[in-house]
Amino acid sequence: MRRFLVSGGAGFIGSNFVRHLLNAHPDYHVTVLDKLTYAGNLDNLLDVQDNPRYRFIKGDICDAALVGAIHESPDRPHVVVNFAAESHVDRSLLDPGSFLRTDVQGTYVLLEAARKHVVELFLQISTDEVYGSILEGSFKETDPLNPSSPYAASKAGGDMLALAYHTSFGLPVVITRSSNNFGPYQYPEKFIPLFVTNAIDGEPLPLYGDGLQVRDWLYVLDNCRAIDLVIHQGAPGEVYNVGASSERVNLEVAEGILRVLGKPRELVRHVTDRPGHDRRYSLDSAKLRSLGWAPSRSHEEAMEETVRWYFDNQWWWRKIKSGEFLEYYRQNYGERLRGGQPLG
Ligand code: NAD
Ligand code: TDX
Repeated sequence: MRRFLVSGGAGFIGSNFVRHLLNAHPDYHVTVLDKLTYAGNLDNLLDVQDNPRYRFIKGDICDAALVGAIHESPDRPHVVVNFAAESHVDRSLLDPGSFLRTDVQGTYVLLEAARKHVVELFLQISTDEVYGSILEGSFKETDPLNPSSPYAASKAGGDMLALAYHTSFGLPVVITRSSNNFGPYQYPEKFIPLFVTNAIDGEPLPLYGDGLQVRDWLYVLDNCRAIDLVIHQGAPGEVYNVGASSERVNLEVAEGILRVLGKPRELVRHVTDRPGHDRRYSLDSAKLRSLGWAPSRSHEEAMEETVRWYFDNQWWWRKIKSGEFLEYYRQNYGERLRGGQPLG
């Protein structure tokens, strides 16, 4: 039995990864440690909650005593996979402090405990945003970090610390930096689930600026397969980019969603841009591909599957789009939507 500690496992990518790990490896045991912030949701893990190889602990990765106790328990982990983070760029513009706390300090607490208790592997889940924007070509793992938002800067801090723990203490750290994920169970503050769920309800789709920014879209289940591969074949101290080379302009993605749902283009509203908005992300994932990874389906297939999932699982997101979500929505979009322009 190989035991995993998956921090942030009740969030979007973490919960998909926990499901993947339990299904793909019948001899693996998973402990999820999650604070259940606004983005953490046990509904994401309903189908594994009775699995005897899974347990859930509600707690904060910044809580050194709790993290230490997990490492000292009989179920202590061989492998730590850290998904826990404040993860939304727009929220990092409203409240940078919570990002520094979880994404930097929390990563430090996990690293320190892993060093003290000697783990086989520490996998830090990172992002293409640490490289910043690139207008031509694609970032390699060796390129310098140039983060734009407090979110990206905090993630870059976590990465640097993780690599320093490898260099200074020999901790077997591996980092994956993936591009924008999409798929089931993504909190509807992010671009694709926000636009899909708004479109289902006939609400406006708030497109930032000219909508010509480019993101390199990655289906979440393909990211889970990449993380699995890196756990088994990645080399300590190495960074692996994870991108599907599926670059799309935001406006094109919005129009695709409306097409699948049979909704009018007029729902798109051009609204005030995000400050410091990165124009384009692009990853060179040759290093990962050389280990044998490739996306499992085309971008269009994965998008259709995703849109259908949100259409079929309204029980999941209707609960979320109330309370805290509405408060955030008013704060981030209220003014923007009052001044928004319909698509020309
Ligand atoms: P998410 O916001 O959906 O989930 C984050 C999870 O972490 C939530 O369950 C939340 O409750 C938990 N969490 C937050 N603070 C915590 C704390 N202090 N202690 C314990 N748990 C805490 O995020 P996501 O989209 O699933 O992203 C997961 C990871 O992948 C993050 O590290 C993010 O930076 C990275 N990433 C995300 C994307 C993407 O497109 N979503 C792309 C690249 C990298
Ligand atoms: O309402 C919106 N309107 C809009 O035009 C939102 C929420 C987004 N956008 C644009 C901004 C981006 O160009 O869509 C694009 C995608 O936005 P997000 O979903 O917020 O993602 P992004 O800022 O690219 O960051 C994401 O990818 C990297 C994740 O949120 C991060 O966690 C990950 O690290």
